[in-house]
Amino acid sequence: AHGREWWRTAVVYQIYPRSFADSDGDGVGDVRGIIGRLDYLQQLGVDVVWLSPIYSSPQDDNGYDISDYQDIDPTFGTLADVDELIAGLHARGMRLVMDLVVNHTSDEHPWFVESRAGKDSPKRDWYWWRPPRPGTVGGTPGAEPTNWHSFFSGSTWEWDEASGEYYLHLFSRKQPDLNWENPEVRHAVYDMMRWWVARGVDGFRMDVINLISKVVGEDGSLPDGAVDPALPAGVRFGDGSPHYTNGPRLEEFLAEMHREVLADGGRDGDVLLTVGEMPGVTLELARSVTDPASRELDMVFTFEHMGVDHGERGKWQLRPLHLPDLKANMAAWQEGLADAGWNSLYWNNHDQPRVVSRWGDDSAEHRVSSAKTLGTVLHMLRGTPYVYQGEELGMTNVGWAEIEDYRDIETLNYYRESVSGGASDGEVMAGIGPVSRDNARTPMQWDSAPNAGFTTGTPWLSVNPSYVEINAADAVADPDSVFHHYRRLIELRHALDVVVDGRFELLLPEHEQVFAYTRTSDGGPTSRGRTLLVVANWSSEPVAVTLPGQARALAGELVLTTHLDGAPADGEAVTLAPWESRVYLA
Ligand code: ISL
Repeated sequence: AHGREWWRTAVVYQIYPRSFADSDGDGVGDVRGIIGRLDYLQQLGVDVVWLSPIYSSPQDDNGYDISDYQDIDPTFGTLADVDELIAGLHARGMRLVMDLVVNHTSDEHPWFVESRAGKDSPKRDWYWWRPPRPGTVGGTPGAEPTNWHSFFSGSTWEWDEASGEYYLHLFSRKQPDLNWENPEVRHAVYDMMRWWVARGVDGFRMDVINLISKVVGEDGSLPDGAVDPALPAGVRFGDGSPHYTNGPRLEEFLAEMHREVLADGGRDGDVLLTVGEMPGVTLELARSVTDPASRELDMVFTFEHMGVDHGERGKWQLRPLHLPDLKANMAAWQEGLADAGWNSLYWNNHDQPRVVSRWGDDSAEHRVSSAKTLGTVLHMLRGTPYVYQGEELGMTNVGWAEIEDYRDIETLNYYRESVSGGASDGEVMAGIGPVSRDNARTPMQWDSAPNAGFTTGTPWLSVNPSYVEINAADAVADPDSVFHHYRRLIELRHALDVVVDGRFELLLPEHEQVFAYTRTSDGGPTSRGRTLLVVANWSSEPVAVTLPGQARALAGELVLTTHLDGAPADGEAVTLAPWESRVYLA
């Protein structure tokens, strides 16, 4: 599928290299490990691989802290390995999308080292340096230039004793924010991107790209945020997010990046795939950014549907899902980006818990069916689906009860901040278990050999003991597995125009167990109009349901089902087993 906007028919597979496949026994996955698994990806049928960062990095945030954008961390391999990976993917008709992390660098990046050298450094203004709050002593609590709370706990400001100023870091103190107001910064980023395009990459996933434009006053001031009463007792930071999310110059910067880097395309002038990760993006902004007429990005990752089960204290307090909330949100984005713009579709990534544990049923009885049904509901929507490594096996949360088992900086910092604020270990761990990012980061489960066949050494993060039951070798050998269901879903997208283009309509919005929708194409001069009907039992109880007006679709061809022994539909009525889902084509 070469040619214009090939990404509209594509399915993307995300690899978290550290946890995918270890070729040299050091316990950390690497590029050569990925090269050894390309046939597996080809068998699944995905079109694109998105690699989480493999660049030189102190690994404070597993590579999202980059110290050299144009080299590979020795932990993962060499540039020559990456060239071989690109060639291996292209030879199999697949493409490579790299992670672009340019809201911040590592504090060990030469740009920051130079910036930090002193107030007169030519790169001082490449980052956000500010003096202590007036009337305070720098480095003491409360002297920070603003009261903003970091994504990774604590203040967003780190004191630099030598120069008597603070620098801004929305994430860890080892991830200082770049100052995109400075055109030198932007052009350094564009140069680096062009270098990767010339090397043969096919696109970019842009880390927290909607945080690059900060709201800054004429005098250079940054405002305080409102204090969030839901924070753990003892923590008194404000919410700075309105001052750095979806900022005033975001679209200007994205359009400039498009002109400077993306407009000419990549290999053989083929268009590139761009997807911007945007926590806090609104539907309205997403429509503007992804409208092809804007010439900014192809699609964004929204976080709205990932927030429908968050409690008062946000992600650390997950609640049971209320299905109508999720359906309403998905429908709003399907409809909102129908005429202009494009959706990305995802349930999982390296920051989210495993969806089969979160919204499915990971018991032995229902794990396979629920994993398949969650996949069906997502993949038949309009947009570009993303599969996160192991999702195609129905991998589950590990949910360790002891903080010692975790490695993720967000989890560890949250634990420390909460416990020092007076919360008990039990209370904090009850929040962490179901949602920690490490649930997604346990090693890929290849087979039932020790350490799941991920490594011959000691894995950097323990494997999930479930690998004996859940692994790729068994799944590939079993035609009824989650793997083969995902393979068929991907095949359907490639085979049917209606999956790519059809108009979306949600059915039964208030139903608490059933997720049902249609996709309709009007048909052109050479093809007849078609309706695709998806009906899914999103629960562990059987359900009987009537779908008004859907008798014709229900009499159509059953192109995919989770249960080969399902009861045939009767007019508009259909009865579904627990986690049974069906796709009809009429
Ligand atoms: O994990 C999260 C979702 O609850 C967020 O706090 C997350 O950090 C945010 O979505 C941004 O994520 C991206 O940038 C981070 C990096 O740690 C994440 O892995 C990355 O996906 C900083 O680069």
